[in-house]
Amino acid sequence: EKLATVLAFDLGAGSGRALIGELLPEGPDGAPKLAVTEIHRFPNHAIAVNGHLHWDILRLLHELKAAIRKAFQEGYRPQTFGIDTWGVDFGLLDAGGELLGNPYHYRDPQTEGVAEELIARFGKESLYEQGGLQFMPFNTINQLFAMSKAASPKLAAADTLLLTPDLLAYFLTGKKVCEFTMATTTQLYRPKEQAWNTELMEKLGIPSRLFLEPIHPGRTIGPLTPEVCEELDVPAIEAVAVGTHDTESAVAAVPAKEGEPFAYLVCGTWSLLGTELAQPLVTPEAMALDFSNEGGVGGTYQLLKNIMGLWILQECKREWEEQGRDVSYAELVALAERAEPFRSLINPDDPTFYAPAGMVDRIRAYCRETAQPVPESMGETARCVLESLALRYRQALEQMEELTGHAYEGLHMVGGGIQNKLLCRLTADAIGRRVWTGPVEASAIGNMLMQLVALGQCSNLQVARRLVAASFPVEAYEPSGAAEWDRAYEAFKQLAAR
Ligand code: LRH
Repeated sequence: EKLATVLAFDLGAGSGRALIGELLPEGPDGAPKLAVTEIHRFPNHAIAVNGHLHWDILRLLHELKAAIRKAFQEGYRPQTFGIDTWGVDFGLLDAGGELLGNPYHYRDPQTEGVAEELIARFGKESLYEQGGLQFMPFNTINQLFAMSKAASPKLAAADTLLLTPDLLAYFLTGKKVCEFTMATTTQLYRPKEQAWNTELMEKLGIPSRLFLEPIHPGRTIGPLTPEVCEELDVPAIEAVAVGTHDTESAVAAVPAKEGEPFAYLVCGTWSLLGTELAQPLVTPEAMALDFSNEGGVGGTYQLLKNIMGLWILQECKREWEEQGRDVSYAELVALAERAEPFRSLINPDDPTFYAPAGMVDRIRAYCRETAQPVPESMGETARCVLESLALRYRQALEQMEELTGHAYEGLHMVGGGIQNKLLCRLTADAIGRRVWTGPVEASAIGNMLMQLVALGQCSNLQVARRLVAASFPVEAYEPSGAAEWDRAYEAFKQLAAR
């Protein structure tokens, strides 16, 4: 017998998935368990059109619908569903509620140089004081300001802005909401005041009418529309506003020890290294070290650093495949394992690695410019990327300790990237501390947790995290090779200071 059944959609920049979560009553150990089954998985591609990069949003809607139908056809009876996606992106609706154009991909070139222009105009301190975010080229503010500067007719015609997960929920329920965790990725929200920054919007020519009052995770949005129910032949299940920003859902599913500060690394296309706080930490020190304050679930704030992540390797792999050199991640990791350690390093957060295409050559050029051996083989390239990421994690962890004054015992790694066991091992070695990994599907699980909160099955985030700890195994990695990693770290810091 099940206490509840929920459906989670977790959309990343490279792929999306639908998972069923079933809450099972207390077992012999006295703890309820969450059983998770993946029912659908689909690719998500950036589509280039006449110089712009877009998401194929209707294709994503199609996949969501297919998954809802499949869930019922396979005999599941989800009561609710929740959607989480990557941060920052959005669609614009006209006054009639129709989508104006294809949403841009956050790597669209229109944001080039925009953050720099904002900094020149308003000052870094002032912008950080207001928005509390790291100056990432993808922050929503940059996209909207770029559109405003280009006198975009879409922006002029827009009535409502819906961030990607809210947009997809709207397509399915007809209800327009703005979920809080996504709202805090825009850089147009003031975390300290808990309000939209309408003054800044006005100065930038971004209409403040576009923004709805944020609602917190755990609230219901509404049932599937009658048309969708008829099309899919399913009952009117309810959408829940979960931690709709994938990073925040993933953090909710970190099985950390209760009552103690903890450090985490959400590992996917991006790597997000951070810690959970009760209040945003918007200080000149946090700005200088480039940390973000993102709204989390359960009223938390996440002090975290966006790190370029496995994107760099994903792009290399894509490029090799385009050249007919098909390689699986498992093969790539095996090649990296056999490659010479510390042959060459990069700073993964160098802006040169942000844009798509030509990644292998950009890594080579970086190594050449910094007088290091140039990676030639796939194995050398992958080794260079993975070791460099691990060293960047160490730097971010140490910087976070400076900011919070807390010494973290180890690092919790969650998300798809932990399937790369070499990365987990290198990370433990680089930070010289224990690494705990799991769950892999952290975002989808965190998404489910907020649905269980909405259904009254979990009273709060602490109870929800207990459920994760009781339901999913955690693997531990012990550090080794301290001396050689310390040497590599010194070299890395020189590169990162370039
Ligand atoms: C990770 C992520 C990250 C950033 C980026 C755009 O998937 O959500 O937190 O916001 O995507």
